[in-house]
Amino acid sequence: MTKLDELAELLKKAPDEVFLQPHNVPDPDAIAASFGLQYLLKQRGIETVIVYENELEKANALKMLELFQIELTPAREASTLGEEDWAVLVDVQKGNSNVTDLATDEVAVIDHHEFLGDGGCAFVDIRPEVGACSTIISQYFFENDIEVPRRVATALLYGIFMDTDDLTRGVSTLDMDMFYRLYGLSDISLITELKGNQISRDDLYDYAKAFSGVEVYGPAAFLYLDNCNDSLLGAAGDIVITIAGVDLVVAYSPRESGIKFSIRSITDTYKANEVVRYILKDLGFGGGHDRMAGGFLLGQKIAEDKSLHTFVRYRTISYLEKERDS
Ligand SMILES: [Mn+2]
Repeated sequence: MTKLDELAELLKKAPDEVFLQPHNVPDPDAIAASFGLQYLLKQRGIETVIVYENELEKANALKMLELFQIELTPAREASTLGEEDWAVLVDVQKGNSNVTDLATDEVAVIDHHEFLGDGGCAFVDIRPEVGACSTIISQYFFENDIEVPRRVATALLYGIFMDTDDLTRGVSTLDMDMFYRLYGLSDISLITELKGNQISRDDLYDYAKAFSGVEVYGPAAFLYLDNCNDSLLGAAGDIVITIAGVDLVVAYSPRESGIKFSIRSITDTYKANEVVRYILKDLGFGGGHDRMAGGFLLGQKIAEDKSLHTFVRYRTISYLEKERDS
């Protein structure tokens, strides 16, 4: 019995509708994985609706919907969604800060982030060693001998591209295997088109402002963006990490209820998930992978007479010195 068999068996018992829920503000990997899973479940006679919270922020995510004819429904518009429905979490787990707990009963989870426990789900496939959730879904296709339609293959390939930063970040053998198999089935011209739609004109202004304020302290770079969305914060960090000599990026941005953090590392000396936990100790929460992590500093935790920027630098530099001396 394959993972897909198991999941289909479970979902056939659903009392009413089945929803697929990627993390809030779904990124290309979350969108592709949900789309692929929707197709797979349909082959097993299970109809699903993909629901999400918040907005699709980035130009490439919106472009994906158009190019691959993917249907995503904002949760507020899913009028039939209720307590009697089941949900499969995709590219996220219960308890993550970036997923809204909808009225549905979450019965299954497929994810590649740090394992947080099964969250009471009957079906759990969480593989932190894998670079993209799209990789896990691709494997479901191949191990069940289900043909991958061109647009699904292309979407999954793009999901792997994006989450592994063009196969340079957190890549496992399985990612490479799936990438290779999908490549021959994909329409590469669509990938090229998506690459040409990565940011919007508005983003450019925010990037320019943010980059002009980047500060470098040894291997670490600090990037502050006021008023920006989560995906832009991460994407800006991806660019700053390419600065020669910089191995660690601490990017942060204010939100209504606190400060959002996004960390990038390209060295084993400083692990992104450790860095974010160190910075936010007693003040918030954070987690993720060795190479990329995120977190949240809860509002009101820093006294008004203390500068946020000084605090972030102080904690980061303390971490660097602690690691250097250990
Ligand atoms: Mn992902």
